[in-house]
Amino acid sequence: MDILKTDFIRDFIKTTDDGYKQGWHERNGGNLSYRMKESDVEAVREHFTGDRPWMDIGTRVPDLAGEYFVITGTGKYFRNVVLHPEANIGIIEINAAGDKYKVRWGLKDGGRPTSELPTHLMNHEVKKKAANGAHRVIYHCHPANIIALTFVLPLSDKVFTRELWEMMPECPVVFPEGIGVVEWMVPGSREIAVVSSDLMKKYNAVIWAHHGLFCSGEDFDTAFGLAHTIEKAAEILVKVLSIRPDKLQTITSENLRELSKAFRLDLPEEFLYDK
Ligand code: 2HA
Ligand code: ZN
Repeated sequence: MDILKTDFIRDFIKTTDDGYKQGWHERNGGNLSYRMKESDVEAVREHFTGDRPWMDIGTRVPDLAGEYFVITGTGKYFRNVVLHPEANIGIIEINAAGDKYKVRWGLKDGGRPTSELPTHLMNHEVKKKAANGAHRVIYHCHPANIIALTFVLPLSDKVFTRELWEMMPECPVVFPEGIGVVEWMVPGSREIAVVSSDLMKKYNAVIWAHHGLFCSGEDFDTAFGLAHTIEKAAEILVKVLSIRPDKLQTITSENLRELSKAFRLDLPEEFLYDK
């Protein structure tokens, strides 16, 4: 089967293009990964190469041993994925010990997976367990409004969750578990991967201060839609704070409790504090 005609590769490419068009992927910014189903692997196995060497992941993900991922390449531009998929994305296999990967397709001419490979794989490992294997997509982008807010709001899960929830009722419906925040750390490091994946046990979205956003989802639509919802709320909040720093009225904790009941959201009490 033509690998570029499979649904999972088409959806992968569409997501990179959608993100680029949102303005979230300047130059080589952002990265995307998809944990393949067995049926995906079997559908395209005939195109796999055995020529590429095993390389260190930079961390250990034993629960992902033997799994295959579609992933964007380091230094590659989201803008170019739709134009030259084989040069800008690839399929990697994880070894039995969970500490090495091998490129099996794509990433032509010696390309390598994203510099954020440790965070992607550690997030996948957490989500595979937490969501009973349902989550398959991890998406990292650089949306301007959410990044801007990390300069003016306290870097706490409680503050970001509550401020974004207040911007539109869609927010508590789309991310009722809240949103995690990581203070500034060196990108690409094992340390930021450890902190982020720990937050992914509780949340589906994690903000990296002064850098960007990571989202997890069952499929491309839910992961991308989560980022889109969060960035829309952040844009509204930036506008509100720019017009006047003190809101005249808002969605209150009481309103959120009503919403929680009506939509059976089970919103955690920790985010329903009085302000
Ligand atoms: O350049 O977004 O976090 C890719 C990135 C690194
Ligand atoms: Zn980034």
